[in-house]
Amino acid sequence: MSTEPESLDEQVAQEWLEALDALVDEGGVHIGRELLDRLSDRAYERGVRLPFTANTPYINTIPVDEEPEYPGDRELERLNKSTIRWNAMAMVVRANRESDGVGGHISTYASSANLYEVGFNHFFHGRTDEHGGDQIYFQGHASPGIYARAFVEGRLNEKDLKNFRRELAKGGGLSSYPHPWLMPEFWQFPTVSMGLGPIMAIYQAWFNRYLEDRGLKPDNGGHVWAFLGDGECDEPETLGAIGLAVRENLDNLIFVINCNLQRLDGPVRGNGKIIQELERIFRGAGWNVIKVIWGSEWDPVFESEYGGRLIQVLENAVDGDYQKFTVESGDYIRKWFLERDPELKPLLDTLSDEQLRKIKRGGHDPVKVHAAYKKAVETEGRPTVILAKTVKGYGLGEAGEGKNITHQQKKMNEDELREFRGNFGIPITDDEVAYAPFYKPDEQTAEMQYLQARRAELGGYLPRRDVKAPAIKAPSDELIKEFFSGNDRAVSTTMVLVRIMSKLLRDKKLGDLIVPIVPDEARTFGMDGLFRQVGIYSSKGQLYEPVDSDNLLYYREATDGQILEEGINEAGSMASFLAAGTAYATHGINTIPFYVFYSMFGMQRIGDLVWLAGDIRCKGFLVGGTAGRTTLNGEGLQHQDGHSLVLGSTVPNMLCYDPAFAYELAVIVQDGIRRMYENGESVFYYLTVENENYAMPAMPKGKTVRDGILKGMYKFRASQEKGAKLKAQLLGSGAIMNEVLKAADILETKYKVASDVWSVTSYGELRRDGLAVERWNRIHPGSKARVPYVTKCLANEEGVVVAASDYMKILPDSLLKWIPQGIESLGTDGFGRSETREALRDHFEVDARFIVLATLNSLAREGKIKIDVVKKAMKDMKIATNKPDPASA
Ligand SMILES: Cc1ncc(C[n+]2csc(CCOP(=O)(O)OP(=O)(O)O)c2C)c(N)n1
Ligand SMILES: [Mg+2]
Repeated sequence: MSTEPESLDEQVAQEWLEALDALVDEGGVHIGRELLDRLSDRAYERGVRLPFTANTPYINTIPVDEEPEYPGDRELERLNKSTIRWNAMAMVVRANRESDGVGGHISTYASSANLYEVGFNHFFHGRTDEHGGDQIYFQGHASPGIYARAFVEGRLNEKDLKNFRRELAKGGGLSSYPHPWLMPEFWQFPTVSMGLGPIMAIYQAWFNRYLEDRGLKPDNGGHVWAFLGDGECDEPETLGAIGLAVRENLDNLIFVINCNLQRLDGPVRGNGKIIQELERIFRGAGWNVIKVIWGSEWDPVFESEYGGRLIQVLENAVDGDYQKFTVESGDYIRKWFLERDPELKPLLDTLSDEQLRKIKRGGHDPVKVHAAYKKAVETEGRPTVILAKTVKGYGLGEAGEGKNITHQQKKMNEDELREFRGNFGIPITDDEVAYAPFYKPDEQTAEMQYLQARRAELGGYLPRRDVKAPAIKAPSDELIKEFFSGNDRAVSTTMVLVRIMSKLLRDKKLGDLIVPIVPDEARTFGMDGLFRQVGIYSSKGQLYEPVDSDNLLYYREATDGQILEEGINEAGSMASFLAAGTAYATHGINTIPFYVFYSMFGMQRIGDLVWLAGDIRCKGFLVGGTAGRTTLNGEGLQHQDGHSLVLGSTVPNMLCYDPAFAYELAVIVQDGIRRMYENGESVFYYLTVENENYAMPAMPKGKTVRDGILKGMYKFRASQEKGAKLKAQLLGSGAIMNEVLKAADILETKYKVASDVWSVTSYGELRRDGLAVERWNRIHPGSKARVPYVTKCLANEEGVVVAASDYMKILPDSLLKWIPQGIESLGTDGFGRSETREALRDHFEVDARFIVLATLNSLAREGKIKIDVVKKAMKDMKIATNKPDPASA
C-alpha cells in the first residue's frame, strides 16, 4: 500500500520555493535555471512526467531586474507621442466629417502608438551609406499614425493630412494604406491584405542573408521588423512560414504582434488567451518569444506578498474578461477578482479604480517595450517575436476604447474630442477642439528638437522608399542570337526558357544578378542543370554527402548558391520573388528574379501576392511552367491550366505572354530586362512556357516582327496562295500554334483556303492597347481617331478570322470589337482531364480539325462556301455532333 500523501504539503512546498528564492537571490537567474534543469532530469529519471507545455506564466518574459535603463527622454517622447496620436485621430475624424464613408481607422494605431514610437525613437534605422537599413512592415490600417508622425516631422503638410483617403483631390492625397504604387517615395511594403506582411517579412530577412552570403550586399546591419495584428495571426500566411525563420537562424527578423485582443467583429480569442496561444506556436517553432503583458505599475504588485495569487487569477482570466475590464468600473473588476480569490481583498483595497480599470498593459509602457526591442535586436541565432498586450482604441475613452465596435470607429463628437485632448494634454483651446485641428509644436520646442535629433541619429525618416539602383543594360542580341536562328531539334519552350536563364547566368554583367526561384519543381522543368551551374543557396552549405553526388546533376547546396529552392511552398517562393524583385528599391541592388512554377499553382493559388507584386513595383519574370490545358496531358483536372492568363490580366502592370517559339521568348525576356532594369519601368512579367517538344523555327525576317512579338501579335507566315478566292487569318498561341499551322496546311491543300498564320504572343497586351486607344478617342472628339494595333494588323487582311489557344476563349473574344471581320474563338473552357494530348485537344476542340471546322463554318456563314462542304468536312475529320460540351463536362 502506498503511504504517499494525497497532495503536496503546503509547508514543504514553501520550503522548496524559499530555497529556490535564496539560490536565485544569491547566484542569479542562471543558477536557478541550472538547478531546475538538474531537478527536471532527476524527476524524469524517477518517473515524474510533466505534461508538455510550451507556455510560460502569463507575465512579462523579461524580469524587472533585467530591464535596461531607458535611454531616452520619457517626457519629451510622451509629448510627441500624444501629438502624433492626436493628429492620427484628427485626420480620420475630419476626413469622415467632410465626406461620409471615406473611412479610416483610429483604434489600431491608438493601441500601437507606443510600439511604433519606441521603435522610431530608438531602433528603426534608415538606410545610409554605412548602414544597410531596417525594413519595417507597418500594420496596414495603422497608417494614420505613420502619416501623423511624418506630418510632425515635416515630411507631410496639413493639406496632405486633410486629403487622407482623398487621393484624387487637387494636389493629391494620402493613400488609405501602405501602397508603394500610390506613394512611391514613402511606402515600401504593402501590408493591408492581412498575412502578406508577415510572410513577406520572413522572406525579406532570408533574402537579405542571401544577398550577403553571395557578396552582393555588405553585411552592414539592418533588421526586418514586422508589425502585425493578433487577429491577423489567423491568416495561414502569417504563421505558415515561421519555421523557415528558425531553420535559417534569422536573428535579423523581429515580429511585433500588437495583441489588443480584438479584431474587427470582436475578441480574437474571447474564450482563451491569444498571447498564450501565440507563445505556444512560436516557442514550439523555436522562436525567441518575449511577452510584454504588464506595465511597470504592476511590478511592485507582483513582487508583493499577493503577487503569486494575483498572477494565478490573471492566468485564469480569458481575453473576453480582459476586454470587459477595459470598459467596466473598478468595482466590477474588484468583485470579479474577489469571487475568484477572496484572499486578494487587502491588495484590491489598495488599488485605485483607475489602476484596476486599465490594468495597464505592457504594450503601452515604453520601458517594457524598449527592453523587449533591445533584447530582440541583441538576440543571436534565431528570430524574435514580441507579444505586446495593448488596449484597442487606447485613449479613445467612451468613444470606443476596448469596445467591439472600436475597429470601425471613425467619428468622435465634441465631448469625446475634449476627453481625448485632455487625456493626452494637447494644447488646443475649447473653441477649437470641436473642429479637430491638426497640431504641430513649434520647431524650436524641446520635444521637436528631440524628435528630429532622434531620426537624424538613426539614419533619417522612415518609412522611405528610396530607389538608388543604377540602370543596367539589357542582354545584347549577341547573347541570345542562338534563339533567333531556329533549330530542328525538338524542344519545349520550358527548355528554351531554362537555356535563356542559363545563358544569362553565364553573362559577366548580368549573371550574378539573376535569382532563379523554384518550389520543388526544378526537375519537372529541366532546371536541374542549374544545380551544377550555380548551386542551390543554403546558409549552411552542404553538411552531408548528397545521395546523387556521383551524378552530374546532383543536388548541390552551397553558401554562395544562386538558386532559391523553396520546397513545396508557392506563397514563400512568391515572397522571395517579391524580395528579389524589389531589392533595387530596398537595397539598391538590381537582382532579377525568375520564379518558375507549375502555372496552375501560380495566379489562382497566390493571386493576392501577385497583385501585391504590382503594387510594390516588383520587377522580374514569373514563369508558369507546364502551362496550357491540353499541352500538359496526363496530370488532369488539378494541374491543367487554361486560365492563368485570364487571372493574370487583372494585374494592371503585369505583362502576360504566351509565346510559341524560342525567338519569341528570347525577345520578350530581353525587352523585359530593358524595360524594367534599363528604363526603370514599374512593370513585371508573366510568361507561360510549355512542355511539348517541337522544332523551333527561325525568326521571320522583317522589321516589324520584334515589335509585333512585344505588342502581342505578328504575321508568322503569309499564305503563298496568291489570288485564292477563299481566305482566312488564323491566330495561334503557345503550343497550339502548331495545330494552327497544321490547320493552315489542311485548309490550303484540301479546301483551297489561303491561310495566313499569326502568332499571338499576348492577348492581354493587345487588349490593353485597344482599351487605351479607345479611351483616347473617347476623350478627343473631333481629333483623328487612333487605331488599335490589332485593328491595324487585321483590318485590311482578307478572309475570316479564327483564333485558337490553350487558354479560355475569353482571351481572343476580348478583342472582338476591334476586329472588323469578327472572330471565331477556340479555347479550353472547362475542367481538364488526364488524357493524351491528342485526346485532350479533341475534347477541348482546339486541334487542327476544329480550327479547320471553325474556319469553314465562318466562310459558310459569309456565304463563301456551301454548308454541305462543312458537313462533309466534319464527317471526314470524324467530328461528332453529339460530343459533350467541354465547357461544362
Ligand atoms: C486578407 C484580409 N482580410 C480582411 C481584411 C479586413 N480587415 C482589416 S483590419 C481587420 C481586423 C484586424 O484585426 P487585427 O489583426 O487584430 O488588428 P488590430 O486592428 O486589432 O490591431 C480586418 C478583418 C483585410 N485587410 N485583409
Ligand atoms: Mg487586434
